[in-house]
Amino acid sequence: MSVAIYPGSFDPITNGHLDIIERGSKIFDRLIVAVLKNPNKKSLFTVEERIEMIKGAVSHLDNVEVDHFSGLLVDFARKRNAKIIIKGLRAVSDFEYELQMALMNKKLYKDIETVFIMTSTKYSFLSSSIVREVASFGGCVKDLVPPAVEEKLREKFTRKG
Ligand code: COD
Repeated sequence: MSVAIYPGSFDPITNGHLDIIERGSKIFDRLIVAVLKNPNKKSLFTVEERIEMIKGAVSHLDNVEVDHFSGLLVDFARKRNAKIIIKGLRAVSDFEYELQMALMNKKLYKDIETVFIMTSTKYSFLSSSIVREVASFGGCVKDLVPPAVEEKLREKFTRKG
């Protein structure tokens, strides 16, 4: 059985992430969306909130589960018996960073392979950070994130403002 991990910060999940998850779930038997829990990085949403939003967005996909990890991704991969890491690529700038990580992950765990899935053109400009910025100034993020995430962003920034 092929088990793949799709790791990320997902702060919050966007339709670009969801597109990669849906396409990845058709290629591999099981796909684990792994949310990084990094106490040193300031995030808008807590890990629990991020997981809840992802679970809601992937509930239609039977072979997808959501988990979290801290520390090295390869240690999590070993623990979950996964030998494939999925990454999304939007631009050459993504590639440079992702290549470095893929090579380091391979050095740390020789059995791991990183598989890159190209972004869909309509999401090629999309990132969690741009969504956070637009939402923070009251801009419309409909069509960029799942409806429940749009709602959560509205709540977050209404409460803050
Ligand atoms: N279209 C396609 N792909 C996209 C889009 C889009 N619109 N938006 C994002 N993606 C892809 C990203 O390229 C990435 O592959 C993935 O989705 C997740 O994106 P983010 O922004 O939520 O997550 P990142 O990039 O912050 O995640 C970084 C990791 C958590 C994967 C990384 O820091 C990590 O593995 N950390 C663990 C520590 C470790 O093992 N370090 C050593 C590695 S060398």
